[in-house]
Amino acid sequence: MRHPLIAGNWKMYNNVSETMRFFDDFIKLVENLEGVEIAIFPPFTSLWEAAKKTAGTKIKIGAQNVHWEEKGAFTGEISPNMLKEIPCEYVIIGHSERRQHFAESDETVNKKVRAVLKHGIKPVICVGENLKQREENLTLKVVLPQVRKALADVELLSGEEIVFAYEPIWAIGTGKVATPEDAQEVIKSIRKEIETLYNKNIAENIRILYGGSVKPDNIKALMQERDIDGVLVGGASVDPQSFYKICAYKE
Ligand code: G2H
Repeated sequence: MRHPLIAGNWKMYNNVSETMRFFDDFIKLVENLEGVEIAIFPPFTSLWEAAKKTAGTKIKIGAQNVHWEEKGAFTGEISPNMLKEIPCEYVIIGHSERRQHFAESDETVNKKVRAVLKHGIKPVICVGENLKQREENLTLKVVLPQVRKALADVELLSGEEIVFAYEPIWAIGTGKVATPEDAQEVIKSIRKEIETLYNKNIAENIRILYGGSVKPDNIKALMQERDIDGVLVGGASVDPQSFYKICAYKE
C-alpha cells in the first residue's frame, strides 16, 4: 500500500537561523510519530543546514526547484547533482507559482523530471487548474494534459520514484480548500490517466498528494479519501507546531 507523504513547501520563508530553530522544535515533536513520511522543502539557502539538522532522523529534505542541465553558464540555477550532494531526496517541479511567475512550462517540467530521475531524486510534480478553468468545467482538460506532458519519454520502474501533487490554483494560499470529494475526484482521474500511460501496477504505486490551504483542521477529511496519499502544505508548514499537527493527523 502507498505510504502517506506529508510535505512542507516553505516557499520563500525561513532563513538559516529560522530553519535551525524550526528543526530544534520540530524534530522533538515528530520523534515518536509512526506511519507517515515527512518531507520538508526549504529555500536553497537553508537546504544544507536542514540536511545537517535532520541527518539520522526520519525527516526527508527536498528542494523547491531545479535546472535540468548538469552544469554550465546558467546564472542563478541549481543542478540535480548539486541537490543530490545535500542530499535532497525530493524536488518540487512545476509548482503553479513557478508556472505563473517564472515561465515554467510543461516542456521545462518534463526536462526537469527526466533530469532528476537520472540522479535518483524523486520529483513532486505539481499540476492544477485556475479558478476560471474550474468554473468553465475545464479541470480535467487542463490537469490531464499537464500530467501527460510531464511524463513524456519518462520511463518508470515501479511508480514509487515519482510523486504528483494536485494543487488547484484557486485554493493556494487563499484559505479556500477544495472539498475532499472534489480533490478525490481529480486525483482519481490522474491515477486513471497514469494507468493508461503505463499500467495498473505503476498507477497504484504512484503517490498523489493534494495541495492548497491544507491546515490542521482539514487534513483528516482529506486523508480519508481513497486516492489522496498525502498533502503538500505551504503556509501551515512554516511553523513547527502547526506542521506537526498536520503530520499527526492519525493521532
Ligand atoms: C500550495 C500550498 C503548498 P498553501 O502552493 O504548495 O500552499 O498551503 O499555502 O496553499
